[in-house]
Amino acid sequence: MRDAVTTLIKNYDSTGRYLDRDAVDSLRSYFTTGTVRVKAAALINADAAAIVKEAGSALFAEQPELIQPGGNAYTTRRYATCLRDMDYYLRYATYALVAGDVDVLNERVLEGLRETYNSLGVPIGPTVRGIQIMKDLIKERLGNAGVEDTSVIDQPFDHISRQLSEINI
Ligand SMILES: CCC1=C(C)/C(=C/C2=NC(=C\c3[nH]c(/C=C4\NC(=O)[C@H](C)[C@H]4CC)c(C)c3CCC(=O)O)/C(CCC(=O)O)=C2C)NC1=O
Repeated sequence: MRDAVTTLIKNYDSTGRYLDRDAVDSLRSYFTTGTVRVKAAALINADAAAIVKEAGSALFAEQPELIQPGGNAYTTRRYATCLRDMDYYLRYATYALVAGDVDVLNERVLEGLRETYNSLGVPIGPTVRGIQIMKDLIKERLGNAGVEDTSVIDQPFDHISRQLSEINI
């Protein structure tokens, strides 16, 4: 598992270089966005259950067929499993957000996930939509807490979405 700093150092060490201007720029950008990352982590920790629940409700309101007979989230068990998956995405996205690196997502979440989803008929499009709704809810909450630039929140959520989406093409 890597973070922005260890990834960068590993890169430079492998070629025996000092940290040049590119390195310093990327370190600076990581550290200047640090407060927002930590703020987001605190906000998510305080509100994770509500964020998942709210995102789930919004998703099922948009796509009610998911929870109707024949839908993949139909039955209490599958509904609960769907929300559990959303909770996984939120928790691991928070780790990646703080790390400033998507490595933890590749290693712990995305490995083998496509195959599992395909074999169980879990639809990718709606899953990605659920992830995007969570992202928007967090950005909205951060905005309400006075954070002006919330763009740093995008990376982990968009990474999961992109990696998952490749499956269905
Ligand atoms: C931490 C990394 C990790 C992830 C990501 C993970 C996902 C994951 N989701 C699963 C199932 C599932 N995932 C969903 C999710 C959904 N169905 C929908 O229609 C919605 C669009 C969506 C919710 C947004 C459902 C309903 C199942 C159960 C499918 C079934 O058993 O038929 C399964 C199969 C095993 C199980 O039921 O637990 C896995 C492995 N497991 C992990 O360990």
